[in-house]
Amino acid sequence: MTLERELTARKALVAIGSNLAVGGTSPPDLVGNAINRLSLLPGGVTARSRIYRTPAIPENSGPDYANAAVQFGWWDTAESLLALLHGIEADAGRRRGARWGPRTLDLDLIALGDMVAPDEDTWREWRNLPPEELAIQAPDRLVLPHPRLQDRAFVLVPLADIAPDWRHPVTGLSVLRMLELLPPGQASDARPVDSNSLPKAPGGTIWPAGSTAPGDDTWHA
Ligand code: A4P
Ligand code: MG
Repeated sequence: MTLERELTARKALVAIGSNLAVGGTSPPDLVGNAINRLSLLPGGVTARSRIYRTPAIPENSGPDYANAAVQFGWWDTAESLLALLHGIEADAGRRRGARWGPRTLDLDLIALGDMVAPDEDTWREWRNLPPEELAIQAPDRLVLPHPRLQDRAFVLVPLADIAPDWRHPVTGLSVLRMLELLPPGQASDARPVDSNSLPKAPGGTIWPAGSTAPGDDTWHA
């Protein structure tokens, strides 16, 4: 690692999603556990959103999701961070099946500082992919910022809790502006299921173990 890398932490923004329980652990618990894992990093998690309940996108593609977002400093490469995120997903029983199918844990690297990867032209290609292609294609290398972040209330609503003024390095739009540009009604579909916006101590749970939102059974295994 170069001296410059050692000294300069870039701000990582990570979106977390889950809509499949595993071993009696509910989606909001899986999200809370992932936040706790990331809190163990040097420097810890510097901001965490509330956990939201959101309808699955595309419509009727599965149970509701628990979604959240966190921010932390990262000193190493973007690829090494994605590998760490994939390791945490695997530990939560993530199996890559159908594209956009139900998942125990999805950790998307939304942004790393103002990095654009692999380059602006490739980012634009992924960003402008037609919907029918989007449903079947997944990038085989890191694309940053995440090419669909501006389209998704389940990413932007939690992000607005922790980084409302963060600006997209290509479009220049802030998180709040991207939220305003969503089709009417989408942002209000996201409902907070916890009111605690402060980081928890590592190892603590954020949602009572095994619980789901009142009156709902779609999150049971
Ligand atoms: N990859 C490239 N760039 C990135 C990046 N910036 N962050 C690669 C994360 N991964 C990145 O990802 C597919 C491939 O993209 C991987 O090989 C990775 O190295 P994946 O996590 O295996 O698949 P995915 O999650 O199905 O794809 P993607 O593109 O992350 O989909 P989304 O946009 O996350 O959609 N509805 C609600 N309400 N809430 C959700 O959280 N999530 C999805 C998944 C669909 N519907 C949802 C939710
Ligand atoms: Mg993903």
